[in-house]
Amino acid sequence: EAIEEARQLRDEFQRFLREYEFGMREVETKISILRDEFLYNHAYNPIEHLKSRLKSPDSIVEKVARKGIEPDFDTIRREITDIAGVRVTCSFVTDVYRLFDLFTRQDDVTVRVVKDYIANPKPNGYRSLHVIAEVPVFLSTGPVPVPVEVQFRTIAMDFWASLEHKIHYKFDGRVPGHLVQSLTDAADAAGELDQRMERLHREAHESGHRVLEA
Ligand code: 0O2
Repeated sequence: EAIEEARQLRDEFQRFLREYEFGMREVETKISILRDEFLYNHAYNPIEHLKSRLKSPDSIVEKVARKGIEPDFDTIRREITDIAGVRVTCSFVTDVYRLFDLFTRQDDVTVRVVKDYIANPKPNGYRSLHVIAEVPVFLSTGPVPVPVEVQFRTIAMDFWASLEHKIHYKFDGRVPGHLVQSLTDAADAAGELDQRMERLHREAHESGHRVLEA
């Protein structure tokens, strides 16, 4: 009987996760349509990488314990909003905001929370634009709203975040002071690089126009 109960719980958990996987696919499709349309209209691809991930059962359990919430599906649904994650990496900061606007303005996308760590970087220097967006997934039983965490960032921000993430894990969260400082300096340098690349891109674009007009 205990085995039967465990099986049921496993099936329920798999069904629970599947909704997030579908929500994630909805968002991926929306973003890739925007990318392809942009490519057709402007012969220019604003997205460098598009990556999705579903939180593993282990990290969901770990987060439930860390937040001290009730381990039932309804509470998890309400409290943990990053089970489905999509990361959109762009070349330039203007593309980050442009894609964010085009995505969040869609009729069937409901914005729950926006965290603009580009305008307000975290104390360690972390930059990215986060949104918890709810999208409807149409199941045989009817539509269900699914929250998906979408992170929009530039290549420079992504480069920094992946190194910081590795260092964080390597030291199990207790990163030595001098490394913390170097990381924050590197984040500022990445921010400056983004500004320079953006300027260069704009200048190239403008002189391209002048050449065409001459
Ligand atoms: P993973 O492995 O990417 O899933 P919460 O989500 O409630 O724990 P918070 O602070 O409300 O925390 O969410 P926030 O600030 O929107 O950030 C959540 C995600 O952003 C993280 O997910 C990371 O992906 C990324 N992130 C935030 N801060 C940092 C940072 O300082 N360095 C790096 N490298 N990434 C960061 P997870 O679940 O931590 O990780």
